[in-house]
Amino acid sequence: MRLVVVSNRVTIPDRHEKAAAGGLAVALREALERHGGLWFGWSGVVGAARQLRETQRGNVTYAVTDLSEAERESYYLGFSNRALWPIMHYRLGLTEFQRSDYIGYLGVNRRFARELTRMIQPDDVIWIHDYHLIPLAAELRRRGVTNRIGYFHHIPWPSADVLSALPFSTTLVRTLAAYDLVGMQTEVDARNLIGCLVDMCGARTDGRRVRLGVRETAVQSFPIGIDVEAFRRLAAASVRQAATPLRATRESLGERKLVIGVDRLDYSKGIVQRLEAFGQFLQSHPDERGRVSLLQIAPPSRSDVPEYAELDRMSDEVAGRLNAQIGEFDWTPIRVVKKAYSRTALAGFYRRAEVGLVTPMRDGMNLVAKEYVAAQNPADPGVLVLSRFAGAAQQLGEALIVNPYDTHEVAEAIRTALAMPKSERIRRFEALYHVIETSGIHWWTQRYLDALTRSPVEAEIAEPPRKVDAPARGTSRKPRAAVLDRGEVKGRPVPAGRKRNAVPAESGHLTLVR
Ligand code: GDG
Repeated sequence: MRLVVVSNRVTIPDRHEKAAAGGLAVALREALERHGGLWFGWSGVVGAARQLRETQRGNVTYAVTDLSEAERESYYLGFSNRALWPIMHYRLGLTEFQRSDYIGYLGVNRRFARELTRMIQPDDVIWIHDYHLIPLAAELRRRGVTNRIGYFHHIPWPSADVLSALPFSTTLVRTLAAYDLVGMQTEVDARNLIGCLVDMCGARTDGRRVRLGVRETAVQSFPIGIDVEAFRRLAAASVRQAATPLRATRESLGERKLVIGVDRLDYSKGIVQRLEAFGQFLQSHPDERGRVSLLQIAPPSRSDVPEYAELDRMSDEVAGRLNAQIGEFDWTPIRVVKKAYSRTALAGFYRRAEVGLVTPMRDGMNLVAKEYVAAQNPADPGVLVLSRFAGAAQQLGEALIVNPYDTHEVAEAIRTALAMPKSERIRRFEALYHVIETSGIHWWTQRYLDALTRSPVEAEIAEPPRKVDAPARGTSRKPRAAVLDRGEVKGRPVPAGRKRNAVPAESGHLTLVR
């Protein structure tokens, strides 16, 4: 069998590049090297030339194509990031639907399918990643591709109630039946997707497999992990290195404690709410002032989307206000750094921080939570404060689980974490470490590919390993219904020069022919 991976973006590794510390890209590359394979997707370049470029690295071929400006606008910024991303994160109020964006999205999926079909061999197993490419398998099937095709959805999947607000969502959901296996991050997401297939498309199910027309699709959760050992080594090494940002942090913080947040600058990550919660913590506990700082690392992301520019402004404003209100001439409570650091630096920051504050409003999994745990010193570990709405909360019950919509609760969890006795920190750390170690990134790729290549694809009932069953004190591990943003799906005005194209009918557009 040869493996074909398809993802929105493809980064071609340098000839002699050494993978620093795991990560999804590295794990997929390793899986490709094991089987020999092809990685196909967008080069990240926007330009007129849209021919395919192939680069060979060992037994792996990287095939990339550029997007035109119009494709980037409609497929990537438009439908993927202004419609699918917010609605999948339960943010109806931020969901902006444009018919022309949807047409562009289908167009890029169709073009990818056309180009991919030419490269596919009979024994290839195809693994497609993420929400940019949901209809890709349906387009491949239309071209007669009968290979085994799997999809993994990296972000949350909402209930039919929420998703059906998106125009054409029924058509889109139906295209998932073209896959043999659909992987979700959590059981909740898998159940939501099955609910959508049944309620919106009339599929039949036994709870794990879904039948729609002539096709049968297995739906299963595969919680993604990290390369724990690689990350642990990186963090341990960062302590020994002389000129690292970690050293400089130590000098600038002195004896002060550190709370850390690391997130792409994205509204799903709850950065502004987190800053407010840290401010509230310092307001309610004046004894802590001057003794602890929050470092929020927030590399910019999708800054062409207006909501992200607004978040950029808001986070500056909130941090500035709180620093002015609470700070002292010799103490800055909050530092927000809007740039990316190396993985080594990141591992060092995690290790230095007494508290890892991971409080997304909604997240598929959240790898930062797992990286924070992996980076801790086992003899004196820090405490993870984790949102119940991160997929990771389903596995990491020994973190302090919080509701990110409840500023007071997050503030009190910071206090609890900072005051936690060492014995309890070690006990929680050991339980968390066991979970991430036994469900790492290699376990994840292997488990997914095993399920995809099994014939016929059989959904497992087995849950991912989990050591501790008791909920964290004073918290519940079961995610409750989210506090929904109850705004309406907004229509954006069409920018000058962009045509409103005719949209295909809701049903029957992407007919699934085997
Ligand atoms: C999506 C889903 C799911 C962050 N800042 C820097 C940096 N990072 C790295 C982190 C982590 C990664 O980026 C972020 O991963 P997350 O999982 O937290 O979030 P998304 O980017 O939204 O990823 C998510 C994931 O897919 C995988 O399935 O878990 O739920 O939304 O690895 O460390 N890396 C470096 N410098 C930075 O400044 N080098």
